[in-house]
Amino acid sequence: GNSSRDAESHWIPPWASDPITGGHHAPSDCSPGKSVLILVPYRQREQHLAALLSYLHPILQRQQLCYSIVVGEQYGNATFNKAKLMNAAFLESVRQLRRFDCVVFHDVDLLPTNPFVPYNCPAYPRHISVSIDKFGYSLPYKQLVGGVLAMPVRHFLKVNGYSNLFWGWGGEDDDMEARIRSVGLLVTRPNPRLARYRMIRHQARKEILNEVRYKLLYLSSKRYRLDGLNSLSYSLVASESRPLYTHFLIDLGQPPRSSSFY
Ligand code: NGS
Repeated sequence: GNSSRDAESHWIPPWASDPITGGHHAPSDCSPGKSVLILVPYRQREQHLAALLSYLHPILQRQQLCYSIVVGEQYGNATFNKAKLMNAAFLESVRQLRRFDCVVFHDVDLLPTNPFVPYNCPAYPRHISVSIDKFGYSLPYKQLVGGVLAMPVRHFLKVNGYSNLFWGWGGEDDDMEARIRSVGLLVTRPNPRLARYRMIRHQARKEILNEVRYKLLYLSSKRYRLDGLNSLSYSLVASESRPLYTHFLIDLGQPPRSSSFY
């Protein structure tokens, strides 16, 4: 290859038909209603992210989707708050990039292994990661919407986004499921044979205290109007268009000092 050029430019994978700078791709037939935002909440999972991007771009391009991949990274060392991070990265994407018709919230550790897994915009919320190797390729419970979840933007706005209150691992996805039910929507799922994923092994993150988790979930359907996009506060630390994705570094602040806050 041309080594002098390689040395000074970012590496462009051989399967990328164009540099897809910022993670944006628009085939010629990019029509209204079909613009997909792929949003990956992230912190300290470099290898996972590299693997996910190498799976996603070829699949999305082969499906001729009009898409942008955005990575929202939580700034600092405070407890991870995936749901709040997704809310903030969603708002920044809408503000800074363009209009999207749907958003796919995508865990960084889930690699799609069937190129026909549907990443297009659904008419209703669609839980996509139905068959994961870790769960023996069957859904662990019927209400699960965690992993990979696609939502029309109008539905994500209707449920007021995710809760901002889930500091630590567990439950924020169940809260979203309750929100979806509260506004009278149903969750759809693709054919499990298409929606197959491999979960990359990793160290577990700090969990939310069980009592806090279930206290929050008990009130999901009452709380959703007040806790979500309309109560979100954060600050954008940095934003950058990188070769394969747009990066937002976001400061979510600190969790409350004691669980008695709830
Ligand atoms: C449930 C969690 C969900 C989680 C799901 C699968 O117990 O947030 O397990 O987790 N709910 C609560 O904690 C209330 S997984 O095995 O994929 O890591 O998504």
